[in-house]
Amino acid sequence: MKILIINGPNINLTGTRDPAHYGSETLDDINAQIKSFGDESGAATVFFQSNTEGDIIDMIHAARAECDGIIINPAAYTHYSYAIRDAIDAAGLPAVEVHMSNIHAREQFRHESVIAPVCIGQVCGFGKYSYIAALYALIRIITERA
Ligand code: CA2
Repeated sequence: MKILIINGPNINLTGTRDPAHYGSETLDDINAQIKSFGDESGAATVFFQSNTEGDIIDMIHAARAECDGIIINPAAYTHYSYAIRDAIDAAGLPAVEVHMSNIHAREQFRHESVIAPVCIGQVCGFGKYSYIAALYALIRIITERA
């Protein structure tokens, strides 16, 4: 089983500022912990971060042929990117939307996700553990569907 983990714009800055929302570890630190959990659980993990909407869409298209599922933190694109939403919908892979912060406890504009309706679920508010929880659930769901 292979799971693609996508992070959107500015998440490469994680660990450099705003620890109250995003923790103090770097994205590389977090990805290493996600990879360990995947290895222990029998899932290979592939990581991609981009600050560019089109590159994220291209990666979702490529995943159709290469991956069994997607975990995506679309960052600010969560709230307005119909293009990423359409790409996930078209890919036809099980996808989980993830946020480190609790988007429902923040500014009003973060409360809406245009991506969540094409995902099987959303995990938010658990910092780096949002990714781990999403990976746990996605592995179980893919395994049960097989
Ligand atoms: O909570 C999340 O994971 C978010 O997806 C993070 C996005 C935000 O736009 C979403 O509403 C919620 C922002 C990512 C910015 O990451 C930074 C990390 C450290 C310092 C500055 C930005």
